[in-house]
Amino acid sequence: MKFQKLCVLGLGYIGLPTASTFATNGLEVVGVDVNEAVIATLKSGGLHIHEPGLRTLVSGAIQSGMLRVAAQPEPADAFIIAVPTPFYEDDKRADMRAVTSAAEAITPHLQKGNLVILESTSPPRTTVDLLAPILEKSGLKAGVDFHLAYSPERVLPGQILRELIENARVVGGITSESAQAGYDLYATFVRGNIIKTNSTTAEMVKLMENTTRDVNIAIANEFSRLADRFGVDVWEAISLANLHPRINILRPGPGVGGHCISVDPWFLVEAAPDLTPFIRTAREVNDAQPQFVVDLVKRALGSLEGKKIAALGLAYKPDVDDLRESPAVEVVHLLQDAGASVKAFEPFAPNAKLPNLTTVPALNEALEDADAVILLVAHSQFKSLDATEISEIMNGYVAVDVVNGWNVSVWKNAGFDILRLGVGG
Ligand code: SAJ
Repeated sequence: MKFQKLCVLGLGYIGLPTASTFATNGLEVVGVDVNEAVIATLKSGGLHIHEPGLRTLVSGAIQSGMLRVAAQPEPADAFIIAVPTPFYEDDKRADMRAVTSAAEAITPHLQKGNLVILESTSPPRTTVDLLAPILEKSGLKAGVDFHLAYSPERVLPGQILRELIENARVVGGITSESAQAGYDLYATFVRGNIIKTNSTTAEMVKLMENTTRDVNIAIANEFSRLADRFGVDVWEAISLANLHPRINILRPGPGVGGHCISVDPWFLVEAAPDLTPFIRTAREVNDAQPQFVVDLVKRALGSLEGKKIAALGLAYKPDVDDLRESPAVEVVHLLQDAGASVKAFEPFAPNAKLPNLTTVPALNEALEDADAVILLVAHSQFKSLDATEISEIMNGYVAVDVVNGWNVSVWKNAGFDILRLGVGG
């Protein structure tokens, strides 16, 4: 199938790179977002998200005339839905409202022979049970009059532009013709393998990938607790276990954040609670890790009441600016609940404003007068900090390293009492 015009609904971390990449590969693309501020920013040459290389890609696509942004979809050969699918905080059910309204916005423009692809991470059977019925309100039949497919994005924040092109891509059609149509569309720029399957399999593939990562991190976090109890250095133990050719234990840390790994396993738990005790437990282990970190800080300081703490890093993982669902933020909140006064410094978002949290725009401001410094995110620039310089600014000499980012002997030589996550003594 040949495509000339494409509508991409949702111009976030996935939709905007996808729309721009199609545009720079010869398709006429209309990027659609319901957020007026996003449209205004893009129209004025700005960018509302941070991703290496994205600014150049987007401005090139817009200047070439192949990418336009708009508040509403319009008739096209193909539509890609790349909107957020968060969960409801209270019962962890998938919040599918954005997918539903994106589909409703496409329906009036749908024509015979079109292709619609959902990329948003979704519970199993969403494409057939939720999406198809909405699109069929157009009077056209899914799989007969128009093609319908699910294709998960699998790109890593920080590496999106490269991975979008190079990663293998799974395209699940509700019919084999739909899968083939999806294949043809992504073949415009994807250099990795494009594998055709059915839509529910493709939905499961994505959920299984992120759930596997979550349970693997949960076991690493549980190992950190065991090591702490048994007087073992978990980082050493993991590196030794990983010498085994078929073992690859991940890294313990303050918990699991971001908008994918800490969310997606719930879609499986929600869809089949009776079949998922293990997946649920892994989620709960990771969600409890911030409290484990706070208990460690409490042990280092005796009590948290009235203590001044410098928290280094708020992002959900190293070297990104994304604070969504970040366990580091959760740790800061729990420290404050326990009576500590915390100043947090996040170099990738120095002016971030978060509820009930004091961020400072410079490292020294966080460290001044602090009784303890705690390393929550292994940003490259934190790993190379000079312990002696830091000791001169602070009031106390307690350091807590949650991510194995600091060299213990260097910090000890600088006069610090240093405690690490997962290192019992
Ligand atoms: N983390 C650990 N220990 C580790 C690895 C990660 O505690 O050993 C933590 C991170 O600090 C972070 C969280 O897990 O808080 C998630 O980070 P991540 O790098 O594992 O994943 P994301 O959310 O940035 O991106 C993931 C990727 N999925 C997988 O690696 C299986 C990406 O390919 C997906 O496209 C993305 O989720 C998504 O959109 O689903």
